[in-house]
Amino acid sequence: MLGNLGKNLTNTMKKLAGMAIIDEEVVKEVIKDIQRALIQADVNIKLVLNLSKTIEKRSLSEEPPKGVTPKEHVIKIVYEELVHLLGEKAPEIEVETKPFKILFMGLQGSGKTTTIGKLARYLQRKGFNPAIICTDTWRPAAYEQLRQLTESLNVPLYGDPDNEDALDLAKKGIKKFKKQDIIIVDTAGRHKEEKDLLDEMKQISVVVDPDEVMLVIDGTIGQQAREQALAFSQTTDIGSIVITKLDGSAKGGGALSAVAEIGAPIKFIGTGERIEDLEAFDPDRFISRLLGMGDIKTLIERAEEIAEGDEVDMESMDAMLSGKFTLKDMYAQFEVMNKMGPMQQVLNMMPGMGNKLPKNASQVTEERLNKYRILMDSMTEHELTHPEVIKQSRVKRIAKGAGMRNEDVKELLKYYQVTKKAIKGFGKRKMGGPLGQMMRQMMR
Ligand SMILES: Nc1nc2c(ncn2[C@@H]2O[C@H](COP(=O)(O)OP(=O)(O)O)[C@@H](O)[C@H]2O)c(=O)[nH]1
Ligand SMILES: [Mg+2]
Repeated sequence: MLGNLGKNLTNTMKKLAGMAIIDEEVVKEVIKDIQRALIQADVNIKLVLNLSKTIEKRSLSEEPPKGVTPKEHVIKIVYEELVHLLGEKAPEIEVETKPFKILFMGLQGSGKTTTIGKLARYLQRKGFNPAIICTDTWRPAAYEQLRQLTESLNVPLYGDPDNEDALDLAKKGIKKFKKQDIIIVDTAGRHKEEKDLLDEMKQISVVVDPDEVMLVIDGTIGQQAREQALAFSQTTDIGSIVITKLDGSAKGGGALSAVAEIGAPIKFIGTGERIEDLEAFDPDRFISRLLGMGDIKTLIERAEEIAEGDEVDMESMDAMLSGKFTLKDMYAQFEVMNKMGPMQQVLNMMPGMGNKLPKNASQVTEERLNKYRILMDSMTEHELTHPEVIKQSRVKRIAKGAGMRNEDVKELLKYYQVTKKAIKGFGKRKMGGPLGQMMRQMMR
């Protein structure tokens, strides 16, 4: 994803990790590498310069917290500032009123219709019943494209290829679907003149009265995304943004960072043409992955807490290790461990850990990670952070959403339970040492 940006930044971080000492010269060199990588990805030069200044200033002036080496501290600063570049994490879709209406906007070809199909699937997996309205009267094939998409998903669709009045279509569709819990409205992205398009969007948003307007922007246009987003935001309140085509787009970094400034968060990213190629966007996780470092933020935070282990009493340590360990944490750890090499090897480094995990833990393969990812994608945020609420009916829904068996969900939950227990026990056994070591190891 994102062309060479990930590779270049990862190399920079590796180089930084390999440095014997951290001084002004090293910091400047690292910043130069980062600048080169970001500019290549079409990140706006002003943003790059601001970021460089902040990294330099923080790296040279901030005192690393106790137990964190200067090198780890600079890594953390670079990471935090890159995350900052991408803006805030968008809140999840909350269906407070029914039907919850989502209006899609964006230029023709940006990926609206494709994204709507992906989103419908995504929402279905979370247990919702979305319906779709087609108001694109410009492309003759628009209705047909949606008809095929929705048929395979079993999602109700309203549209009429013979009706050329987009507003009328929107009105009728909303009336028809008033019992549905979510309505997604697809629009045309094209007019003879840009002004006409924006006018129509304004009128449609009056008719639809959306709970959320989602703007779709093609990630391959790079930093021009900002201007486009601003033009649309003149017509109506943009609630969230989807950046598409980030698979293989060399300019994706530019698009992502450019819209972070307009005041609407990026909610999803499109990473391919298939129905499952939609990801909820989380700046933290995105940068961690881009840097090839697993869920680095969580790890850094924990390394810090653990570094302070001497001052932490047994009870609060235990609470941290057991209470905070959610399904999400588990997944993040799997990802990191996968990158570190064979799990067994990692476990062997830690006394007492090797035989505490389930027997096949060393085989947390790509394949299994993938399976777990798909299952977790079918869970709500609440289920991920409070797995104890997942009982029979939720198990069924999650399995169905993921296209798997109930047993697969149960396997994942069992695995989670055992891992949580092992980690809890491990925390009791030894406080500061090995776990802290493991965390630090992960960051290298
Ligand atoms: N590679 C890739 N192609 C995409 C993505 N999203 C959409 N597309 C493609 O972009 C083209 C235009 O998409 P469409 O949904 O019809 O755009 P619309 O005119 O805004 O409705 C289609 O060929 C899609 O397959 C994505 O995330 N990655
Ligand atoms: Mg379309």
